[in-house]
Amino acid sequence: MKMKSGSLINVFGTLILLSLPFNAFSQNVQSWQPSKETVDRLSKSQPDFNYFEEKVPAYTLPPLLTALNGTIVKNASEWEKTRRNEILELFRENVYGRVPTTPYTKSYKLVREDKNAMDGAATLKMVDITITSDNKSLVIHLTLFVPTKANKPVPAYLLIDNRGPENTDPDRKVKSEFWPAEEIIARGYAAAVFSNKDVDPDNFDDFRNGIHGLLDKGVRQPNSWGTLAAWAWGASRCMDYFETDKDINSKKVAVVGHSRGGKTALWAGAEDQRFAMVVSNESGCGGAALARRRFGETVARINAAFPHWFCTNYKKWANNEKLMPVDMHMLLALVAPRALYVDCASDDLWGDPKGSYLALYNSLPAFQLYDKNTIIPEKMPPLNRQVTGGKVAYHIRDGAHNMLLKDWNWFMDFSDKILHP
Ligand code: GTR
Repeated sequence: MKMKSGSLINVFGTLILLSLPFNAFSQNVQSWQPSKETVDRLSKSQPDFNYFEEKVPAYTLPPLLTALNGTIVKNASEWEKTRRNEILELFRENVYGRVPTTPYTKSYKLVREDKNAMDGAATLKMVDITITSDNKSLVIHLTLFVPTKANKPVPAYLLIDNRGPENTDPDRKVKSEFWPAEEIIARGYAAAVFSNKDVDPDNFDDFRNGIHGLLDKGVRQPNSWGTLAAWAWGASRCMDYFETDKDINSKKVAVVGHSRGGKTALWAGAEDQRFAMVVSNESGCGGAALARRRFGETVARINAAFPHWFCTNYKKWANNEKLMPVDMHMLLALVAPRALYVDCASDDLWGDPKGSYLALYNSLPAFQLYDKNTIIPEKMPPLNRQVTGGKVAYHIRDGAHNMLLKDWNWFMDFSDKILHP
């Protein structure tokens, strides 16, 4: 095919633009918009939910930096001393619930080790984390690959797996983009995973089983922890283990989750500041998406479909988001000044990609208390283009609700600068 020199310049120009991060060039580039076909299809198949931007109700977000006594937080130390804790308490009380104070003990057992895993690229360690309380025990099975060629403790990615063992095969006979352990290892990170179901079952069992069965005492309260908080607690127990493993740099651990796991990763990062980075992949309602937009899944629907995920108080905000004392920009702000990655998928309007971007954008003032250069544009980036600003990053990938190698590569491009410089 013959090409005019003008079109060759266009091709090279486009290639150069595609290789630049979004904030490096003009904001005039077309922001992502949902396709008309997707909006039509979803609004026909789920007529009780809104998929039209023009039907998003007018809303005002609760102020991020105004403390409950009316004072405005002006610096990082005021944020840490007062406002951060107020917001954390609001989320414990109104959304995810409080972890009980029941005493427990924990122990770690290396149940399998293979120094020649992944054809010699990694050491496999399978560690049982046993939690015991009142003569009852629960085991979290942690699978961990550590790069063989590392000569010092390495940063790690911890995945909260909300799917199944077919994604996390320790023998690597079955491979899945959902947890691309080989690629994570190749980039110099340890790859760790545990199954959320080890910590708490993902069904409504009246909180009889899992860690609830072990640690809950007395009558359940409106602010007692739900299952997402239990899974987040499980991620922290893996972090406890990392602190004992000399192969891992526990100051550089990213916690990652997809969908319900993404909601969990955000709450894990809020409750446990030992996590250096949080990745919330398509976490949607009850995760990164602003509740007040009522776009796609709503608080009413998530409470009806998953009554075990949140604390009972969260039900108060069903069809009543306006009065909720928090919105999700405040949850994202709890990650500051650590690194935060939010991402979405273009067909996953149920999870409100725009509402998730706006939550990230509205969380920036907390990050800016630490670093004024934490800036991302107000407009969403185009499809498949990462936007970064200081410690925050976002992308919207083309396609369906999932977590793919493409997403992981963007996470690692970002974390290379922060966890693994
Ligand atoms: C959906 C739920 C979402 C999301 C998703 C998932 O059914 O409505 O909030 O969490 O499940 O976890 O895959």
